[in-house]
Amino acid sequence: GARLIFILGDQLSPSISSLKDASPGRDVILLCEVADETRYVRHHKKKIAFLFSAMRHFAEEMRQAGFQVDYIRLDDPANTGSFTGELERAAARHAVERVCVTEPGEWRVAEMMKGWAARLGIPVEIREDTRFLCSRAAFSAWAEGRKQMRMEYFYRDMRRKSGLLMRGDAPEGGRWNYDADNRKPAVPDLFAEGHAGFSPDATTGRVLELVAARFADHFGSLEDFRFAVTRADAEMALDHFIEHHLALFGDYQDAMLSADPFLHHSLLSAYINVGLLDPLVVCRRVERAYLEGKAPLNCVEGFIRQIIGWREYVRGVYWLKMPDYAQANFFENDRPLPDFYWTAETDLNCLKTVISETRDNAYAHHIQRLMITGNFAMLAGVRPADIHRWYLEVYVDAFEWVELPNVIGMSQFADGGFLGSKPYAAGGNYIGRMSDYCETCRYDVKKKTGEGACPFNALYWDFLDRNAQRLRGNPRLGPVYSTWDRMGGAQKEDTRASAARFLAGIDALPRTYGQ
Ligand code: FAD
Ligand code: DLZ
Ligand code: SF4
Repeated sequence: GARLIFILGDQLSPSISSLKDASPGRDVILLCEVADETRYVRHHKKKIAFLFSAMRHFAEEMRQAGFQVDYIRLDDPANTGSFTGELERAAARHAVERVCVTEPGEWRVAEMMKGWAARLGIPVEIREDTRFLCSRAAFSAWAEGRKQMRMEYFYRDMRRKSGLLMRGDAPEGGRWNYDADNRKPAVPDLFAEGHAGFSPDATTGRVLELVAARFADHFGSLEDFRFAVTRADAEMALDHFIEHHLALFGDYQDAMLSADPFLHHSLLSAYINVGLLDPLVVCRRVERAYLEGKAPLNCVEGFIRQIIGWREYVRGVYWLKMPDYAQANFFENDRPLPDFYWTAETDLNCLKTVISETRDNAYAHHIQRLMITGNFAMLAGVRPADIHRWYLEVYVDAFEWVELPNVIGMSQFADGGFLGSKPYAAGGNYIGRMSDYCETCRYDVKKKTGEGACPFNALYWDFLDRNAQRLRGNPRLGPVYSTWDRMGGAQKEDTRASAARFLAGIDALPRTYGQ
């Protein structure tokens, strides 16, 4: 009998499992823009525009393929504002016998789906999301009995499973991981090739107007919208990345430059996450570039590891640990998120730069997220739930299954070391080495305490001191605690006082946004 195939906003792939045996003459495809999804956190304006435009283009693509597509716009007067409400209305409109949907990316929506069959009175088939190499069940089996999990071993399994960069049973080049060759600081290069950008078409133009009118109070700028919103354009972005950036991806993966928010990163995460690009197809294309001699192994291996390693791994951890994971707070932090995360009004130049770029582009690259905004929040003792919500709101690629483990586990160490082995904490030294932010900052990155000293320096030691009971036992932190122990009493007191003064200053700032 006829089926209603419900496609969520991050399921925009013709090969999605819910469409697998779909029949254009018989089945109806439903997509809906709903207020609940735009408001459960107040997403960046560009993120909403990207999603709506990509959804509208996908609907058109499916119509071209012969399907009957029912598309509900946000401003449709009858729109109930929720997935459940829209599914119910559509099921009544189309006299279908059953509903078919692919499992959602978020726990919140999975809970919602559990009630659908009873509510509608017809069968609701929820299919596995086969866009991932490792199913939720396979990950649970792998994780079974492990107290701590390490990405590296999981990644090797995914290499074997996919056959990517494998010579029989051995890794290409003889090593699994070439990270030791990566991580160089960058220098500004006026002649570097830019990234692919796409001018808004008429559909995107209408969406931009809708978002400007409806979401004026959300964070972020709508200016200069350049995202791909179709599969064809996303593929062009992939080609452009492989052609112009892949060969330098690894070398400068951890570098940060004021003049260049993107460096040699791919900017493909949002396209992969919503289904415009298939992660395995992306990896095979990148592997081919290596086999054709267009990019070195350290770059290609590093890139593929991010996708079949980290991306799959964090998804596994998310489903293994939800819903409790969202509440994790290992350090028992209680500081609200400082207001400058919303306004970019701070004289710490590194934070100001990354937050301004985030506001303008709905994007920051990995090391900016991890070592600037993430590191600062952890050192300052910000509530993990606050900083989690911020990341979920501000990045175009943010969906909870990938955002939450990266924030709670990798960046805040709020899970106490389940996902990663040590906190990514760093003082100004690291930021000074990997970026040019300090060169134009009003603080002195070399100065440890007192007037004009880089606040990251005292915060770093104060964080370790404050959490000594929780962290001292960590073997990877042994050398750092030895350094702290060797400092004289006066120097320790100076450090604590500097950090306290700085934190009192943040606490005194007014809070105007995002409460
Ligand atoms: P590139 O540097 O070009 O990397 C290539 C691809 O690898 C990315 O497109 C992405 O698909 C994948 N990838 C790389 N690192 C990770 C990772 N740690 N986890 C999962 N996939 C990864 N990524 C998201 O997709 N959504 C998020 O909401 C998100 N939140 C993050 C929050 C924090 C605090 C941190 C530290 C990282 C977060 N990441 C998130 C991971 C990573 O920062 C982004 O995937 C990356 O910056 C996207 O830019 P890119 O496409 O240019 O990546
Ligand atoms: C993020 C988002 C937003 C802002 N709006 C919609 C929407 O209107 N309709 C829709 O189908 N999906 C939207 N999404 C993506 C969903 O939140 C996402 O599919 C779920 O969180 C599951 O990952
Ligand atoms: Fe950031 Fe400190 Fe460098 Fe200023 S000096 S940019 S605050 S690390």
